[in-house]
Order: sequence, then C-alpha cells, then structure tokens
Amino acid sequence: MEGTDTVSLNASIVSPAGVTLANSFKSIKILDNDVATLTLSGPVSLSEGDSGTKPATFNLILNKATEGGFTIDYTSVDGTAKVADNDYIPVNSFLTFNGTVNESYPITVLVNGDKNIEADETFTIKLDNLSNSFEGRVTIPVLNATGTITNEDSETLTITKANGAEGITGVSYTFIFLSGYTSDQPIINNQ
Ligand SMILES: [Ca+2]
Ligand SMILES: [Ca+2]
Ligand SMILES: [Ca+2]
Ligand SMILES: [Ca+2]
Repeated sequence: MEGTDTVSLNASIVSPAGVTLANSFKSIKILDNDVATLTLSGPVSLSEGDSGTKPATFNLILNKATEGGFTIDYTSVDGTAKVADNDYIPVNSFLTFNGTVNESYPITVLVNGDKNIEADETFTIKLDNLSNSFEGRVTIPVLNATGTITNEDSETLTITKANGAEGITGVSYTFIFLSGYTSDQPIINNQ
C-alpha cells in the first residue's frame, strides 16, 4: 500500500508541422486503492493470582505494507478494575510501525496479584492518534479491547466470640478472614 502517486506527462506533437498542443504538461494522479488494516487482538482474560504480576498481552497487527512508517498511541482505562485499587499497572505510550507486512507489536498490561476478594473486573486498552492514515486507507476496525481479571480469591469468614463467658449480655464477636484475605465489599451480617 502506498500514497497517491502523481505522474507527469511531457507530450509534444512531432508532425504534422504547425500543430501544437495547447498544454504540453499534464499530470495524472494514480490513486492507490489498496487498504491496510490494523487489528487489535482481544479480549484478554486472565486469572489474577495472589502476588507479583501477570501480563495481559494484546497485539496490534498490520496486515499489509505501507509506504512509510507511522505511530499510534495506546492507553489503559479503568473499568471495574481500578489503578487506585492496585488492580493493574496503567500504560500510556505509543507503538512505531515501519510499515512492513504482518508487522506486529504487543501491548502488555501488568495485572497485580492480591488476596482481596473481588468480583471479576475489567479494564480497557484504547488506541488513538494514528499519525498517518494514508488518506484513510489504513483502517482500525476495533479501537479498544477489554481485559478481564478473573478473581480467584475466596475465604470463609471466621466468627469468634470476643468477650467470653456464658450468660453475659452484649456479647461481641470478631469476624476475620484467615490467611490474610481482605474484601473490597462490605460484609453484611443479618444477625
Ligand atoms: Ca488473588
Ligand atoms: Ca479491584
Ligand atoms: Ca485485584
Ligand atoms: Ca483478588
């Protein structure tokens, strides 16, 4: 795939004598009708883990060669997964394509493991600011893809009587998770 080419014609009449061209320079544009597609892979789903990080990898693939390179920006956006909740490490950068066929680059988001009892949570990778669309002939059918962090944390709530002896009114209880688990939702006790 290439840009629009302009070809110049320099024509003149050799015979018969006395015939001239009104305009000996003509240029014609050769419109390139090839189209190339940038495809963002996804959605991605992965199990969260309890510690460290795990990569959630999206790939951006160019299916045809372009005449010249270009860049495109990408960023992560909170959904129910939140950077502020340490669910994942945000990304905000760009990829540089040279313009070769089947050129592909990964976009990797590191998901933080934790022992927080949560719902399955999502974030989104968004593409923006294609630096050269080659007059609209590089297309991006899907501009964003979802990452789902599957929560695998669960724990039994342990209830311990805190102040002891039988017959005492106003007994209090302690509710704890063993093994260092936490919950990002309030624990509702109907008793
Ligand atoms: Ca976990
Ligand atoms: Ca969370
Ligand atoms: Ca989490
Ligand atoms: Ca969790």
